Amino acid sequence: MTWDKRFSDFRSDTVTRPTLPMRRAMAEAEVGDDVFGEDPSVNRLEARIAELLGKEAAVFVPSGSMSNLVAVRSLCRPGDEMICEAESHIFNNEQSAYAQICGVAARPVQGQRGILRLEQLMSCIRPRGIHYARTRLLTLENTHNLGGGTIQPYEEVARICQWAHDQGLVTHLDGARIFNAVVATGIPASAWAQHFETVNVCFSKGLGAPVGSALVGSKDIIADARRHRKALGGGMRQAGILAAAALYALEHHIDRLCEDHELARRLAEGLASIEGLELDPPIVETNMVFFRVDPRWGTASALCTRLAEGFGVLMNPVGPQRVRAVTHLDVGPADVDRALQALSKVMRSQPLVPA
Ligand code: TLP
Repeated sequence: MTWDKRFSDFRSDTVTRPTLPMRRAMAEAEVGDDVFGEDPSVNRLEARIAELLGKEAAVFVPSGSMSNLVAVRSLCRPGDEMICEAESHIFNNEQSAYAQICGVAARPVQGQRGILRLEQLMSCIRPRGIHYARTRLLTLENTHNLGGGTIQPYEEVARICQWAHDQGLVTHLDGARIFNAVVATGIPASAWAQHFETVNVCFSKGLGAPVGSALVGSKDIIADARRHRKALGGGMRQAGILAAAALYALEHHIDRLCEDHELARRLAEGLASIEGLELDPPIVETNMVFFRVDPRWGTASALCTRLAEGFGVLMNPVGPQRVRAVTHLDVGPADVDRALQALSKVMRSQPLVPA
């Protein structure tokens, strides 16, 4: 590998660079014009991801954000309302594109570590009437990013989606990291997906591909999503080069996600014993480690700056006192050791005084 090891980069699992065998698969990819439906590699990828998720069809899109957006666009009309978790990516991190572009309102509900319970949702459906938005869509996120890389409890997902469907709603899963949940629980992707009309899957996170996501669902919904992708400028041409990387990732990088989870646990255990740091949430379920910095030491962003400048360890401040560290293909045990040493040195470098 030739990437720059001056840095141990825990900012996100999006930072991975394609491995040599993945690059080879990309170089050798058969391609065609995908807007004409003629790229064999894209067609193979769409068929494969649809099959893995037990759905009829899939459309390859440039990003998870576009995948979520074309899902909302395909499932809702302007004036509809979408129920979502208050810390979810679709609600917080996609510029409210559901509103900007789809004319859809959001009804956020605060979960616990990103996890919603059915009882919280029951009062969220608006009455029918001329005064109200039409409650139309329920979205969940699995694994839940800001919740801590947490896994939605499977039985609760089934209960929530059954209830939503009984109420005449449709459901979308932001499964950017669904394969992390699959590997951690042993529950197949198709079992998770069966409860949703559409699922977004990202290839460019833990799976290690450079670009791309897919939206999966029924033939009709995906045909519609394909039209919306084009309107948003997401119709790509010889995209088989990218699809080949995603196909490679599906074949070679799913099972290894457990290594990322193991490494995240190692990082978390080390962190928990450093004075002034506290895990939040306290249990690491997949590849994300969130922790809080004691305000008597300073802020999360001051800590991340010191880690980067002094030790080449990159982490992300995600709140005044909260930091996120993510494990992935391009970090190994030596990076975790380096991060723990750096953290303990930085934390010891100044006393915990009242802020
Ligand atoms: N998440 C990124 C940042 O945008 C925060 C990250 O580093 O984790 N759904 C979920 C759950 C995500 O975490 C992300 C990206 C997306 C959707 C959007 O994917 P992209 O970045 O491909 O648009």
